[in-house]
Amino acid sequence: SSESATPKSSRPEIFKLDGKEIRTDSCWNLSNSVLTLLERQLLNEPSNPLNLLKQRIVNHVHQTYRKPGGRSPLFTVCEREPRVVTTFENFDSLLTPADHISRRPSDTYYVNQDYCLRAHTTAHEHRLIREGLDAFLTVGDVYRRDEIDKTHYPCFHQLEGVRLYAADQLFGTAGINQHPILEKTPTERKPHKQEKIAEDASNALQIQLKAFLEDLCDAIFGVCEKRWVDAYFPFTHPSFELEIEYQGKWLEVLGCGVLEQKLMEMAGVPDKVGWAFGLGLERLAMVLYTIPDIRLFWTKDSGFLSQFEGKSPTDSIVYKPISAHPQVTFDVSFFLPESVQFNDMTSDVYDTIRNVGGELVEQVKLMDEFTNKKSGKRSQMYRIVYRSNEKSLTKQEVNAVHKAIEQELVEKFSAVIR
Ligand code: FA5
Ligand code: MG
Repeated sequence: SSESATPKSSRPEIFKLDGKEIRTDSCWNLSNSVLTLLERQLLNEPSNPLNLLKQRIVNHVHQTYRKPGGRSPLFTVCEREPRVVTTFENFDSLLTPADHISRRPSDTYYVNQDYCLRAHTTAHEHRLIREGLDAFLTVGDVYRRDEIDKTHYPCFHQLEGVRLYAADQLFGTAGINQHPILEKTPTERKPHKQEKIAEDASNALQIQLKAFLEDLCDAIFGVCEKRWVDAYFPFTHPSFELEIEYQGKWLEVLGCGVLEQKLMEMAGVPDKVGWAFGLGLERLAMVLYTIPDIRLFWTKDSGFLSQFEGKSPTDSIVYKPISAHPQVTFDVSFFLPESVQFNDMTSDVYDTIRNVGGELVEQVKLMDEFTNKKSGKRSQMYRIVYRSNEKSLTKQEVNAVHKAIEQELVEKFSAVIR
């Protein structure tokens, strides 16, 4: 894969991450670039589009699925799980065969022989189920030594959902006798069912799983083109992927399926059955906000970030591509005549700046306002970011536009430029 060309970072003796301290060995293959990605934690940045989307999904799930009585949300949200996990958690607990390609050091980041960076949020399933959770969402950044292109990046974000059912929860108390969820004697495995899960139960799980995910997509996107594709995962059967139409092509956004009963047995809940899904937050955010390239989620360019700043998860946002040319930032500060009301004018000032500056004004923001105690004069300061789609702007070019803006502010608001 592409990252095999990038140098390994020099191996520390002890690797510390998320409260774990792990002694490294010769299996260590983390690159400097992945160490940088681990530090950033996009989901902690309030205005990152991934965070807005995460909140939107969590809000939808919390509102739609409630505990009996309706007083509290059904799904527990787990978003602080340590990102370094054992190979048992990432692979074995999920029945991944010993020779599966995903275990290769060219695919997974190893800290040592027994620890790796989680390659999917599914790595937490065994433990969370064992700890007694029946319905949960796991959210976080995951790491794979994948190719980098418009829809793939070595760090991306997953939102996982798991729901388990005892017999009375799947069919209701009255239904248990007619509809046992487990076979009395295991059958052979079929395309639509496992050996130990009863046919009715397997069908009911698939219906509930697909309804959950279709409903989630409708809630996020309104009506969009989607299709189910048969898939394979070692930890689910049957398994599916959901694809959504994006820029004229089908884009895979999630994997899901009925949890393998062996996994349930290993996690200490042999009497329950369940389903799980894992979706890629970047892929969904790209569709939702029309973001053309997965690498943009990592940019620190304020032309990108400012389009999501201060937005709420339900706001509809259409991302406007940013220019490749550099930004030029100028401030304007002025005193106001006492007759002008502060709050009334800020949006008028924004409009004036945009009208005069036209296409060259990428961002405007009120940075500061105060009243001078002695003179009683009020003052405001705006920061204007200039950028052209066509060329790199010179200071002189920007200065000419900036002067014209100041002139207009003087005429319109009787502002006194400081
Ligand atoms: C998994 O990771 C499974 N753990 C999903 C799952 C969970 C299946 C529970 C069944 C039950 P997969 O490798 O296909 O599956 O990744 C899931 C989603 O993550 C993909 O559909 C895609 O949306 C996203 N994804 C995968 N690789 C990348 C990548 N390199 N960059 C960005 N998004 C990715
Ligand atoms: Mg896949």
